[in-house]
Amino acid sequence: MTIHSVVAMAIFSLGIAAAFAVDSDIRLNSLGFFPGMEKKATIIAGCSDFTVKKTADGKTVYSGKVTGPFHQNDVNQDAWIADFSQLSSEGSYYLDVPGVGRSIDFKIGQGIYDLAFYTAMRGFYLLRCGTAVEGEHNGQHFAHKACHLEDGFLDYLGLKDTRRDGTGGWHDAGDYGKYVVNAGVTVGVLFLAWDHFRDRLEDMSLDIPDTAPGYPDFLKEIKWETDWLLKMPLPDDSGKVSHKLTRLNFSGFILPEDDSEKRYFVDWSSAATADFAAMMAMAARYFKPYNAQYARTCLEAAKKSYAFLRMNPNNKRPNQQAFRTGGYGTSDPDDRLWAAAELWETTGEVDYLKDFEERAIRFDSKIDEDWDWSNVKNLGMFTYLLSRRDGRHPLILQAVRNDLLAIADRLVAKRNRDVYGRPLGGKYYWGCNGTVARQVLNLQVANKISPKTEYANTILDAVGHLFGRNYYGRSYITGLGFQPPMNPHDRRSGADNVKDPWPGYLVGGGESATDWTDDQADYRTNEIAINWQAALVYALAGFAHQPALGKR
Ligand code: 9MR
Ligand code: 9MR
Ligand code: ZN
Repeated sequence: MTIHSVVAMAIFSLGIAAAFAVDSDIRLNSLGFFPGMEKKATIIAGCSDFTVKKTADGKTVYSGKVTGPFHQNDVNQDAWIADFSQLSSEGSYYLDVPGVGRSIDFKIGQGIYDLAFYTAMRGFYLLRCGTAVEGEHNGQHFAHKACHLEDGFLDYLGLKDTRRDGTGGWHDAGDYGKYVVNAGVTVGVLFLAWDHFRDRLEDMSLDIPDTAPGYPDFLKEIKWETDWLLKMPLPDDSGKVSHKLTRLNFSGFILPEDDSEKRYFVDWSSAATADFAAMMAMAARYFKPYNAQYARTCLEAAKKSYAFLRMNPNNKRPNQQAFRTGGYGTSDPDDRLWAAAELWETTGEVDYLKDFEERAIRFDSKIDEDWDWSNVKNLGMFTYLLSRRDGRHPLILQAVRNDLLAIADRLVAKRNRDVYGRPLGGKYYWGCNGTVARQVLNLQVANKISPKTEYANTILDAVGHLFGRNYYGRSYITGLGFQPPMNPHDRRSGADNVKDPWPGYLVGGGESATDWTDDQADYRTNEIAINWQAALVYALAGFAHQPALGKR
């Protein structure tokens, strides 16, 4: 038995996508390739030569020899690599590999990521809570009615049967809860996308309702979340911020408007309070040109929460005993560091800078390779590193820079060793696809301070991995790319009557290299979530243009 047929049988016996054709042995980024950048495919069956042919007429435009075999342990496969980077003419093509077969069609061109970016970012709009939403994709209509209009109750803050407005914001994930800590990394990464790629995003239409007149659509969508966040500080006006607003337990697979069980504010946490301060400081900075009054409100809220934290230096976790929804429990030194960085960047006040630097010194590694909702240190470090303000300590700045470049180089090396170009080595865990996407942020910042072609190509490989150059030969993003997930752990998708799942969402990915299942029940590997989604949006934002009207 060939290695391929063993793998195919293993896949078959797991019950995944039975419809694998022979040519699924050739895996590549199903969104396509940019003309001037690297282009590689991974072939998991023995081969020696390959040609690239035009889809239209089958004419050969490139031929070459594969390299390999390379054995990869985490998937236990031998793989060969076809490198056709030399081919730079725009068009639609496929790979023909004698003895193996032909690949899917793929494009070489400039606009290859446009629809994906649009759909992924509009995905935030489709996660809006407290309002009806609707959108089209692939000729299908996705919609739900206004939901969770009773958010939320204060019983767990000592006020029985008392309601306070906590409507709005985004649903967190496949569940309908709203969690401030996970909003933190999400909003932080989205604001960085705006900061780093503003030129691309400024004029882009997302076809969303005009909930913030005068704002660019990208910021309009973020403001939907910050409007909600401004409702999350506790009623005592202390600056403490509620950790989350959810039911006591997860609902079944129902539409959000049918989810009528009571939802409650949970007590404050110091991590949520710090993340709130950071997000509000960023909001003040980026929203100011569009609404100075709103920016002032955000800045005052940020300052108040930060001042409270300064007086209360201990990590405070909320009591969540009554709740079985997501915990998002985390220690707060990274959150506090991030808040200090954003408040300094927004105000230029030296106290914030001093606080940031005192905190930064205490971290042995200034930058982490592998981070998600529980660790927002990099967000603070990136803001500090890229700031145009004076006064930074040269040694701290140098240490941040060195750590970042060392990590970026390590990511390149990991990607070079991985037959599927995955820049995360053999690390697999709940939500690791989000981290693959988030490597693009690490690499883009590295590329800003020390541009290297291999950083750019590794960025594209991270995206390419998610869109099909992987063990499954499938896209991990609903509604986009080749054979995308059809049964994500997403309550809207499970409850509506539309054939396809709601579009544009990255699923979490396997907890090992080979255990993803496209099964609605598998929340460990097949859920969607805003924190992973923001990383995907960031990853695509650096390459996106407005998609043509007919394509959206
Ligand atoms: O649906 C829930 C999902 O959104 C969470 O990420 C996950 C982990 O907290 O839990 C899921 O809910 C499951 C619950 O924890 C156990 N019973 C089955 C639920 C799935 O419907
Ligand atoms: O993303 C979270 C992951 O890192 C944790 O291991 C997991 C279990 O605590 O929870 C994940 O977050 C889920 C949250 O608790 C509830 N909403 C859905 C989130 C994504 O699965
Ligand atoms: Zn809702």
